[in-house]
Amino acid sequence: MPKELDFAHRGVVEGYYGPPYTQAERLWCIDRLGEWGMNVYVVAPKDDPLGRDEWRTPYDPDAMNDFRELVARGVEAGVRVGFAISPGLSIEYASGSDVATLMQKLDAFVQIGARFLCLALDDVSSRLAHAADRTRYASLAEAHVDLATRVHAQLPPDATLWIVPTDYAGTDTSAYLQTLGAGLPAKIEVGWTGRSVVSPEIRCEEAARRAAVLGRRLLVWDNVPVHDGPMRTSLHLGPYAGRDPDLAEHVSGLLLNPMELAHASAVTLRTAAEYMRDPHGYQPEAAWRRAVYAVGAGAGEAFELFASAHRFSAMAPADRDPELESAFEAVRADFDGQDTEATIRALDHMRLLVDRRLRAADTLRAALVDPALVEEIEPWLLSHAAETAAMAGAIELLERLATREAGLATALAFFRMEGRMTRLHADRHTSYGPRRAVHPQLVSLDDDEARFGDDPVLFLDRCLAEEILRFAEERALARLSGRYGSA
Ligand code: LTM
Repeated sequence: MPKELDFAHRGVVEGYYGPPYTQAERLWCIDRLGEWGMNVYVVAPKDDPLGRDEWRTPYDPDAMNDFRELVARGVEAGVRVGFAISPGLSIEYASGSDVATLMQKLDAFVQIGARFLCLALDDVSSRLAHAADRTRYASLAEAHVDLATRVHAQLPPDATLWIVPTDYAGTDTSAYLQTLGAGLPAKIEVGWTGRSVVSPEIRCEEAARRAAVLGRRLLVWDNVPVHDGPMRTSLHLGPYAGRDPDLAEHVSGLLLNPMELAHASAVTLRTAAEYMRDPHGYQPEAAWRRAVYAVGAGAGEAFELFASAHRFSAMAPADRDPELESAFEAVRADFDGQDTEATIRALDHMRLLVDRRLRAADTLRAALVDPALVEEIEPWLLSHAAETAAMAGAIELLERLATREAGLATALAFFRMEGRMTRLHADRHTSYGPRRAVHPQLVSLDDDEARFGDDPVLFLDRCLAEEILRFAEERALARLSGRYGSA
């Protein structure tokens, strides 16, 4: 039997919109990747001006010294540290001076030992902007093939060049992709984010279609667990999931785009490392528990409860704390029936779960071994504590309604619950699922063809805590206005 193909490239592309990681965070990530058996870290932050808007300006000696330190740490950790330049917003491909400037910028990385370079040509217009380019090239794709071929020829033979094309998402072919497939030297790696920008799944047949057009295995830029732009209010702490085990047939590797929160991203990244090590044996839930207890060292149980409330993402859009959700389902199923005892039992169970969650935020602040993690998740510790307290109020109210308590006691419980609602964090960070979230599910990045595919884009009212509160509110209003049961 032929040996199964491996993922050659396994790691991270720091490629989100938002504050780039600090030097300390990058060193921390490189060490972790090495520990988990990953082998690539690409520095590609969208909001580093010298990487994108001001790509012509060289990095100063201090910045280059920092980059040199990253490369050296990567060598110790078994991680190839790479660098991206994104000239696409302004480069004139036909200009000798622009191309020479780009070569110098990349050569500076080669000089400090980097052997992984990336031309990130994503999130730019699919049209040629300069008249000289329109004269010289028939299309943007031709210009990209020419540029990449020249850059590749200049790099040392042991260097990897990764192009993130302008058309980087979806499964349909395009003239742009066909030109790239036919023209790019075979050794150049080409990026793809899956069937959409943030792909809930990556299936073999999807990868096979794109790989066939490009004539090579793809190096996936996986937008997981990134939470930039309109996803920023959600913390993505779920396991890596939905990637087919046989992907390596069509994919040379996967580089995950993390959240701007380096330490919190470790939950998903660590599980992805397990997937890439053994895609056929990979068990997301078991890997997730291991990751949660490792990342949440010092307060593993509390971190598991907290992380359970922050698994909602494009990969898991129904996941809002499954244990609590099924306890609520039992309450909802029993509540309007005749069996008061069953309702009370279901409420008791739900109260137990909510009480455990009530203590999680304080325990995490006091006991997590990693202070950087506490700092990163603080906005969600606030929202988790506030949402949980509001749910405790809802349960108290539901208990009074279920036992047909007197009207005034019920009304007071109702006001207490509503009072807790007013303490919800105003900046809209969410726990237990979002109130509003948008996922950028484009399946084409062409100026004229850009459109959403079948993966859901807009999520409204997905917060489990809010749902529980509404349930309690409706029943309290009905009861107190005399339309529900009797006192
Ligand atoms: O995905 C790619 C190739 N580019 C950008 C990323 O920089 C950004 O972080 C993600 C998620 O919003 N979307 C993109 O389109």
